Amino acid sequence: MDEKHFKSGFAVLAGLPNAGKSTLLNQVAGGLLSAVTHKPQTTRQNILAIAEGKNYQVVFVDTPGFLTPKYKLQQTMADCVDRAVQEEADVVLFMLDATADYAANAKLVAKLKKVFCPIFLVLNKIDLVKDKSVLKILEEQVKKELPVKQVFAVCAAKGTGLEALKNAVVNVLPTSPAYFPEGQWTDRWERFYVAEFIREQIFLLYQQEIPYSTYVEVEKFTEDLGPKNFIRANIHVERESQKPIIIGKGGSMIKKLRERSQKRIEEFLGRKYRVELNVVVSPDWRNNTSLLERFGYIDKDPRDTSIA
Ligand SMILES: Nc1nc2c(ncn2[C@@H]2O[C@H](COP(=O)(O)OP(=O)(O)OP(=O)(O)O)[C@@H](O)[C@H]2O)c(=O)[nH]1
Ligand SMILES: [Mg+2]
Repeated sequence: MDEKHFKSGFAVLAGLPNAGKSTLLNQVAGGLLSAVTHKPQTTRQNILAIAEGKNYQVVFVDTPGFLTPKYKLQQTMADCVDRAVQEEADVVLFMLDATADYAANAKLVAKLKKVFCPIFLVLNKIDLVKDKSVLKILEEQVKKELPVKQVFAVCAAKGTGLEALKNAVVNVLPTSPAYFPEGQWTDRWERFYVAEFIREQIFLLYQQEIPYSTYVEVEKFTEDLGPKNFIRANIHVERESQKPIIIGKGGSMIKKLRERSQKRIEEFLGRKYRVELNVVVSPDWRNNTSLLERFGYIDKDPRDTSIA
């Protein structure tokens, strides 16, 4: 490592729910690290992906979609965005869904006005934009409000435009030793991803309030036991009436959930697992501070590079 020329730092993705932040993170990470679904508010905590080269290490930070909190869980999500953008970022990647209404970003833009680090504007979903002049108009709108340093039009889903974005990020990072040991790709234990992927499958499988009312807690997670690898997870819901919905008629829904979760986990970890799911009612957990703490929604500082 050439320490004089080594660059390292945090590139924080910020944007409204559904902008495509987690999709972008997964592309730069080269794996499906962060849960992606068509539903807004999929991401609940900051998730890091480390991209490295000979002379750089970029820590990309995926954040929950910016929102105005209506309950305590959403407050912890908003806090994640605040912390990442205001305290951790060496560069903010302000991400817009180019097909969505820009006016909805007003509160986030107000927040970004207070940021000291460079801001890149990332216009996403350009595959859906037929009239490309829309991109120029968006760019000009944003530039009236924020000191945007560079603009990128990307399709995160296909990875288009991301190499140029990454190179530009490396260019603005400070000269600094790497934050994480070489070869480390994340700051979390596998157990965290197991819970996230079960939650992701809940978002894909269930409707209305159900995904937003669930928390997945991995109770048992065994490794390297060969065919006996085993995961037991509790799905916490808020109300007794949600339990039968999760389970479905004759257990049909939870069976589907178990099968899909197992497939997702096995693909990610590259080993076979037997997955067992239980449903637990934790009344009003989204508004219960001690449960939110127990569930880990009060996040840790990512510059503390010990594994969470
Ligand atoms: N057509 C198209 N769809 C995209 C693109 N990028 C992301 N999506 C889709 O947009 C939806 C939301 O993507 P996510 O990556 O989960 O968005 P997010 O910003 O992380 O959302 P939250 O976690 O809710 O804040 C998913 O259905 C993605 O497949 C893109 O470049 N083109
Ligand atoms: Mg997300």
